[in-house]
Amino acid sequence: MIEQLELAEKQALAELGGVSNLDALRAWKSTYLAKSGPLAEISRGMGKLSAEERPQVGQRINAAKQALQRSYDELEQRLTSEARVAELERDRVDVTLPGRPVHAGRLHLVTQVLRDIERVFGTMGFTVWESPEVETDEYNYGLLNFPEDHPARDMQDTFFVKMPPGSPKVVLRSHTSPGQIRAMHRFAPEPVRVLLPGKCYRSEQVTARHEMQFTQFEFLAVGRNITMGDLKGMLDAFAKGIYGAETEVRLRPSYFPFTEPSAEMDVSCNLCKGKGCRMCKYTGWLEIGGCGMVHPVVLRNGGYDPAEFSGFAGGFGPERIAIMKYGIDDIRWFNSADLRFLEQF
Ligand code: FA5
Repeated sequence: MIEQLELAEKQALAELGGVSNLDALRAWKSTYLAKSGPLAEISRGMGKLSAEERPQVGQRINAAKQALQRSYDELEQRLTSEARVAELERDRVDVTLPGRPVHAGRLHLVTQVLRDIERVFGTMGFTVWESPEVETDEYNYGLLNFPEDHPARDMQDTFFVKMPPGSPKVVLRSHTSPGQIRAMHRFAPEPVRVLLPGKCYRSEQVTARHEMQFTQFEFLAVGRNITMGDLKGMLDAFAKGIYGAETEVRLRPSYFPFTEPSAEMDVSCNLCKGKGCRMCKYTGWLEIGGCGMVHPVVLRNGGYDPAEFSGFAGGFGPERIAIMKYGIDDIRWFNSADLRFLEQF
């Protein structure tokens, strides 16, 4: 029996010597250390032994079992750690390979120009305010003194929102000027100084200088003793702050229903420094927006007594300001989503 045992142990160890992976090791275990394995088989024959032989053989069997289990444990530990090392080796990340560049975004040119404008107006005490892009006809036109059938409405034709019968007319605002009324309603009868930037819409023939959706910023100052001289001085500081200290400003008479007197503001062309070039159509001047003294009717609609209060207002296009500042040839580039254009700024 002992011989049988030694043979089985020898065979098991010899086979274990040839095991080189965990699958084979597990197969070995289920052959030699299982209940149906050769050692268990030999144990079962112990019943036939005499009482003296039994403990001796029993000890020998246990020693053989322990020896096989130890060899198994050692090999299992070694193979597991080898498998782990091989796996790490396989999954190794080559940190020396060049990475993929992160594509950094940037602010849209209109946002950059608006921030510049907000900074300059901020130094003159203007607070940035927002007002709705979807407006009632009353705020977009009526309260701004546009008579019902005046041709000035045609020049600012826009998109009408379909509303249930009997509702007030609703439009996509054609300019930021309705924000004037909203700011006056909020602050009257206190003096007010606000800047209102935002998107505007017009039913427009799209050209190199006109879009259906564009941006404007409105400025409004209402107080006591505000004059056209204050408007001109403020515009002068604004133009110098945006285009540089040598920039000049001129006002040309114009017409808006909501200002009286009204003017178009021109700045000296910053490309040719006023000498005349293609950009300024050889006049030396570039127009950037309309302005004027707030009409008494509008002051009253806003909640101010025009006998006591006066004010100035204006509405300019930041796209036009950027076009002039950077020599851009077409306004359609702004909403083109073309990175070749956007990444230049
Ligand atoms: C107005 O919109 C007046 N609300 C401005 C104003 C405000 C006058 C307060 C007096 C007091 P106008 O239609 O001229 O005015 O537009 C002003 C500026 O908006 C233009 O000079 C231009 O820079 C820009 N703008 C107007 N229409 C378009 C368009 N279709 N595409 C791009 N920019 C435009």
